[in-house]
Amino acid sequence: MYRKVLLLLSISILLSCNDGDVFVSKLEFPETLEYCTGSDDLIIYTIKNSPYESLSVKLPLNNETYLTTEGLFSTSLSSTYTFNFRTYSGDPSNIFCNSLPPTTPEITSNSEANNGLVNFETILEEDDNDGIPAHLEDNNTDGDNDPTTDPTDTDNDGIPNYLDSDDDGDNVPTINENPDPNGDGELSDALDTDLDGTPDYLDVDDDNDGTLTRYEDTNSDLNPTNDISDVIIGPDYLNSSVTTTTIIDSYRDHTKKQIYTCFIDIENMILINSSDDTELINEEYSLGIITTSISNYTYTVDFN
Ligand SMILES: [Ca+2]
Ligand SMILES: [Ca+2]
Ligand SMILES: [Ca+2]
Ligand SMILES: [Ca+2]
Repeated sequence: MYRKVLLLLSISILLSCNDGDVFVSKLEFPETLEYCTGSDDLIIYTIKNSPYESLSVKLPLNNETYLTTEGLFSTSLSSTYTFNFRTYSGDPSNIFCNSLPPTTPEITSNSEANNGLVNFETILEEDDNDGIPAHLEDNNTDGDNDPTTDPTDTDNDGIPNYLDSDDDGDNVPTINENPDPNGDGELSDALDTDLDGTPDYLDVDDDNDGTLTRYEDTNSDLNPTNDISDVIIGPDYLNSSVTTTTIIDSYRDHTKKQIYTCFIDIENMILINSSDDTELINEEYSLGIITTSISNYTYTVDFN
């Protein structure tokens, strides 16, 4: 239910005037929010140019962590941390995130709420970005076509294949083991150097010379691709006539892409127009979404 409310693209707000008139005003703004951080505050805003209007909320700076932390969080509005609906004489694009706000455009009206609750709901989606679609990284032993349930973990490192950037744990990242040379999202052409029926990205001994790929790492830098005895043939882990063995029982750092989507709404607020004291009242208003993408999140994986 909470999500449904948040996803509404436009929200109607009951506008209740002092004289008792009640009518509906639509506040329709872009769903994608912007934000800026200052020395003390986090300012989240959205603007539009037809007419020139903005919605903004000022919050304590530590609220910024909610944007990249999974879960539900709430913070209260106050006389210091307010929600504002403003109209302008011109384009307000440069109003925000500016230590010295420009003198124009003028703010032609300002409505402010200093009570109510700002709610954050942040979800995280991750991808190993290894060139293989997630649904092809699961043996689907449970038959539900969902790689996240009963997931396959080829190297038993605790990272399921659909999130593992090195599926066979040989310290050559899957994307560098050519799982899909023609890039068509179908893996029948996956490189199988030793033609043993196991594609390189799932093969712990890629050249089938009896020495694990992970151990064909003479300089011990957790990267077998730069240990090359014969430049014509290439790395030793793909050269079956080279079996120099260096015991390496640890994994290179893994990487993944993270996308945090934070839905922000405001509940139980009363917006008061500073010039005529009209009140905009609403129970729950979907302010919008902030998306934060981390393309190369790096993390360590313990060797089992
Ligand atoms: Ca794994
Ligand atoms: Ca993978
Ligand atoms: Ca391999
Ligand atoms: Ca070799």
